[in-house]
Amino acid sequence: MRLNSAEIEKANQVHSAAHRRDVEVLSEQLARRGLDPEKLIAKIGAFQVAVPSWALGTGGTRFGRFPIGGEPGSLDQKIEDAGLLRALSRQTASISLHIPWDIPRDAKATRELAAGLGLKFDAVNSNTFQDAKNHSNMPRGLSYKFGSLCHSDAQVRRQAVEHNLEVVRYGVELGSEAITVWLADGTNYPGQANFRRQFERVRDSLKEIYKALPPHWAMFTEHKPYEPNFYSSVVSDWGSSLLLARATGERCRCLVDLGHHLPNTNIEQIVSRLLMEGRLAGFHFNDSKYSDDDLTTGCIKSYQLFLIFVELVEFLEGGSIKNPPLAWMIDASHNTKDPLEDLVQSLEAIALAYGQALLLPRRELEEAQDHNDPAWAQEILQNAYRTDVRPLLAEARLRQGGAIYPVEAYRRLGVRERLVKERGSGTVATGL
Ligand code: AFD
Ligand code: MN
Ligand code: MN
Repeated sequence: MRLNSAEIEKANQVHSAAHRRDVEVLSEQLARRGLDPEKLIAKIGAFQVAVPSWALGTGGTRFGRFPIGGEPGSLDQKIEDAGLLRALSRQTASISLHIPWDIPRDAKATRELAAGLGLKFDAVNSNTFQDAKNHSNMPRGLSYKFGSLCHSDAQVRRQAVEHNLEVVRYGVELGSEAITVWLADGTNYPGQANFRRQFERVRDSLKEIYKALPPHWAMFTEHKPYEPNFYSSVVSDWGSSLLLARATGERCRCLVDLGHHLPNTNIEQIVSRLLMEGRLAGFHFNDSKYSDDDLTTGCIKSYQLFLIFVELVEFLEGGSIKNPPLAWMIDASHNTKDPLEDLVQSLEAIALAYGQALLLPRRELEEAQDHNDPAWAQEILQNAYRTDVRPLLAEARLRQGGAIYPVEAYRRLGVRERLVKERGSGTVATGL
């Protein structure tokens, strides 16, 4: 199904008068601080975040998987859902596919479908974390029980390399320009494998994949310290990721998934370091209380998200940092919420943190830092963080034809009910 502009306009009518007033009041406040609301609206409106194809259906909880109804049962339907998100939010212009969950059987048709909805294809993701043994898509059928690119057996590594190359081929057909490699490789017990040799094997395998990339393509390495039943993972932290990126090549960079850190890790500092080295690839946005919970972005640590954007804005606003453009993506899982509503909430949280970080009087902050004035530095940060810029977000959406209040519009327009009617209540999306 598709949402047309007349429907969205109708849903907007209810909020229109109050929204106007909110924008006026906020604009006046911002002008007093020397900020130009028009510039902020333009920047917020231009900020686009990719949607992962695997997040459009429900994931599972310990109690099982509870499909929401009307879930996308095919790649085409996933693209349609991303189109719905785009129509409402105007904050997402691309979709990130996962192979083999989303193999495009007819790339031309898939591209056309996406283009018609205003969507492009973001980084493609390979999958060597589900065992290849009985996978029809893995011709050699060798097991990843003891890892993929790190495996002691050269044939298993070969299979994993070939899979990644196949993912690149699909990505080329769709117009993607990067591959994200996340590995579940590691050990379950101390002594099981040699840390150094495992790491060297991953490094050499990544180099092989990198060598085969089209010249304009980038490779993103995604680190993660743990998996259930793990003692160690090979690409455990940003340091390992950076070592791999450096060894692999200039266009290999480090992706930061917000859930892939040990508790209390200072993620904003990692972001600063990677930017400084020109090796930050981008983000997988989500949130977590304890580990890789893949919850809605900003639902728990929203101040951390703001602080991350404080670092990012320094780069985005054209300072002296030299880093290639960043890839922005959500990587969340929806177990008890409607995935589309949840994604809309994540998009809002990301734009909010960005908008708040844009409010910072940077020179004043630097002055406070240079004068060792932590109290004033905190005033500056808090003044930005505690400003509710949601009217600017709504205005940015509205100007592009989106919804003033996307979740409410989604419900008012009965999107899920219409999807259930169209697709049935038993469909299940591919993914975890
Ligand atoms: C898993 C990983 C990681 C990765 C995603 C897609 O934890 O976040 O990005 O799969 O490959 O959830
Ligand atoms: Mn991720
Ligand atoms: Mn994850």
